Amino acid sequence: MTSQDVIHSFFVPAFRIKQDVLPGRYTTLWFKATVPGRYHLFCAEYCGTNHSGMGGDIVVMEPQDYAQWMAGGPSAPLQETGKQLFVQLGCGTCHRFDVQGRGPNLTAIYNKPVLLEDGRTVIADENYVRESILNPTAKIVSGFKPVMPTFQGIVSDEQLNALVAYVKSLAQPPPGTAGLQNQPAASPAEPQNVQVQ
Ligand SMILES: [Cu+2]
Repeated sequence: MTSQDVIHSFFVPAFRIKQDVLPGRYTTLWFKATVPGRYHLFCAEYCGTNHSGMGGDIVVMEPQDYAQWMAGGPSAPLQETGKQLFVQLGCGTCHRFDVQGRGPNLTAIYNKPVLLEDGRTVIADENYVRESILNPTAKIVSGFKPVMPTFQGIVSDEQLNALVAYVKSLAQPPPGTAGLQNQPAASPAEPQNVQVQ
């Protein structure tokens, strides 16, 4: 989760979970909903004039209901928007996928350790990718020059999210491979599909 303006707080009383949502940073929260239904979510941090109207519902569905809802016409996934932006902004000129370009190849870097010019190693998580787009010289990857311009003020927060989602999607293993091994076995009796409105 991230915020485009001020600090909000994502609060789902029925699930007993609450987490601050901050501008300029990603925070995460997880839950496992076990009973189908509609659960109201609130912003629990006074954030401005429309604070009281800031809310929504989490709809927990049975798998077959979820499949039906999904079939109703999904909008373009965030990573698809990010891919289009990646092309539009010319990111691929330096971040090439075929040969080594002036910037690092972004395939499968997400959530992996990256060696920096100063000898440090960092994990290429969401916050790192975000920072690298807004402030590219903050952490220079070993073997590369600080030639990338900043995209601060050029991409909106929404576009930034899309670009981060695209970089994340490049790290996903092909379907049916090792990526899902660590997930707990799902019980078919329980609803596992959740839609946030
Ligand atoms: Cu709020």
